[in-house]
Order: sequence, then structure tokens, then C-alpha cells
Amino acid sequence: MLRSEICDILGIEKPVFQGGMAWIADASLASAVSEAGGLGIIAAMNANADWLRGQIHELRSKTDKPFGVNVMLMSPFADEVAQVVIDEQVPVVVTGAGNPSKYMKAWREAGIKVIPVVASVGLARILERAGATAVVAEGGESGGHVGEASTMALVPQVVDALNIPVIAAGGIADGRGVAAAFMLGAQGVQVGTRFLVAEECTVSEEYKERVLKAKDISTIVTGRRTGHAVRCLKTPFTTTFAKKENDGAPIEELEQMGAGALRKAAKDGNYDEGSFMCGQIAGLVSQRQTAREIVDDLVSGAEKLLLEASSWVA
Ligand code: TUI
Repeated sequence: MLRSEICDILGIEKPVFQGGMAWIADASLASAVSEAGGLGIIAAMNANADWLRGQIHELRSKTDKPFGVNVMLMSPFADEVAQVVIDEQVPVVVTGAGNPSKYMKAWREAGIKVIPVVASVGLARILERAGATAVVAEGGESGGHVGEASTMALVPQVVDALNIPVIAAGGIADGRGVAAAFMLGAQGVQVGTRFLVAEECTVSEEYKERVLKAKDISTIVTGRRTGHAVRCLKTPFTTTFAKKENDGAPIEELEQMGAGALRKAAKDGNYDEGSFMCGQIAGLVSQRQTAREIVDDLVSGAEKLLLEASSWVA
């Protein structure tokens, strides 16, 4: 059985977190992942307190297992969402796209386990000192907002710098990735892209089909000049965006273009105008499965490899 300290800390059976994908990770997907023994995560994204409260209640009607809420720190509703997780006694808060320091004291006092997503050793150190339970070290292979370092480079450096558990994210979609993450010193993994095609994932059919068809070089990072680098599938939208970015379009124009594009992909399946956030590992994602099948495959694949690993040593 693949287990680590993070399983005991969070009360989960399997060290698999589902990524808090904006506009995608809702109560349907998160409850299915938690029921499967992993950590399902509802993405608060740019939604307000009422929406999040509704999702938390829906999740709790489907599972009594532990779950998390991802607080996207660039959201205009971050302050009210930060209070909802306290009022609703959410067991785990994962944060992304910023530094959650200003909320940490209140969350810790409310008994919430706080697991920030970091893309650098520097922020990881700051958040360990601020009382983080663990961190997710997310490499630039990931879909969505990304930092500079790759998973292979980032994870062992964060592991060496901290004394709390590290969860690896970015480029992990099967047992090989999970086993590799453990070899780098991680105690668990966070997986986004593979869960996009889960049966319980409510994202548009167009999105799922595009992920299933994606290859190794189907994604591109745009927005580095705006300070909000985002990895998406290459589409007409990213081609136009990248051209404008390279041609020196004003940052306000680029930000304006990006606004609403993820919703257009996730909810409307609008291929021409949508931003289909997706990790580099999409080329490995080739079948629709239930969340339980995905969690089981990730874990059993890693167990088999880790048990056989000593055969490499003469
Ligand atoms: O947050 C994510 N992934 C996301 S958020 C998102 S919504 C969005 N849409 C358009 C533009 C921007 C965001 C889609 N995907 N992953 C975690 C993550 N956090 N990746 C990188 C970071 C990060 C980057 C810089 C965290 C902190 C940071 O610096 C904070 C500081 O103040 O030092």
C-alpha cells in the first residue's frame, strides 16, 4: 500500500490530491476523488462566498471523507472565500497564485490544515515558517498558472529546504510519475490534467476531447510578460494571444483578452475563444475513467514500480 505521513495528517487513504482547477474542480469531481480515498479539492477560483458555500454543502451531501478548498489568491473574492472556509470548517485549504501569509494565522486558529502551492523554494520557506502543514511544489509542466522551475528540479530542492511534507505537482499522470515523485522525496502527488477527463468532471465535452487528442507538444505558455504565465493547449486563442504578446501589445489589452477565456473553454467548450488550461502530460491521457479508476491506477502503478525498483541495483 502506498502511504506516507501526509495520509495520516489529513486522514486520507491514498496520497493523491486532485488539482484545484478553476472553473473545473467542483463538488462533483472533488467528492468523487475524496470517496476514492484521495483528497478532492473544490476550486474557489474567481467565485464568491455563496457559490463556494453551495459547493461545500453539495460535496458534503455526497461524501463524509476529508476534502480541500483551493483558494486562488488573485481572486477579487479571496477575502470572503477565506472566511467561508473558516465558517464551514473546511478541513484542508490549498492556495495558489500568490502568498497566503495574511490568512494563515486565522486559518490555523480555526484548525484548518493549510497546504500552499508554491513554485519556488523561497516562498516554500516563508510558508513553512508561517505554519503551513505541507506544501505542494508545482513544476512548470502543470496546466494553468505556472512558475519557472520544472517538477524534476523544484521538488527535491523544496524537500531539502523544508521539514514539512512536500506534495509534487506538474507532469504527473500515471504510476511512473507518482513513483518518480516519491523518489524525489515527495510524500504525495497533486494531479490535475488526468482528472479533466474523469467521468465525474463536469468540464465541457469539447475540453475533454481536446485533452484526449493532445500530444506531448500540444501546450504553450503565454502571459509571461503580464506576470501571469499560463500553460494551455495551443488553440486559435493562444496563437492570437502569443502574437499580440510578442508584438508588444499593452498589458491591459492582454489581461482583457484573458479575462473570461477559461470559463469559455470549461463551460461553453468554445474552441476559438477559450483558454484550455492543460499540463504537458496531456499526451499520456488517453481514456475517460471514473475518478476511482484514476486514483487506483495512479497508486497501484506506483506501488508496482516501487516494489520492483531494487532490481536496478546490482
Ligand atoms: O495557481 C495555480 N494555477 C492556476 S491559478 C489559475 S486562475 C488564473 N487565470 C489566469 C491567470 C492567472 C491565474 C489557473 N491556474 N497554481 C499554483 C501556482 N502558484 N503556480 C504558481 C504559483 C505562484 C506564483 C507566484 C505562487 C506564488 C507566487 O508568488 C507569490 C509571491 O508573492 O511571492
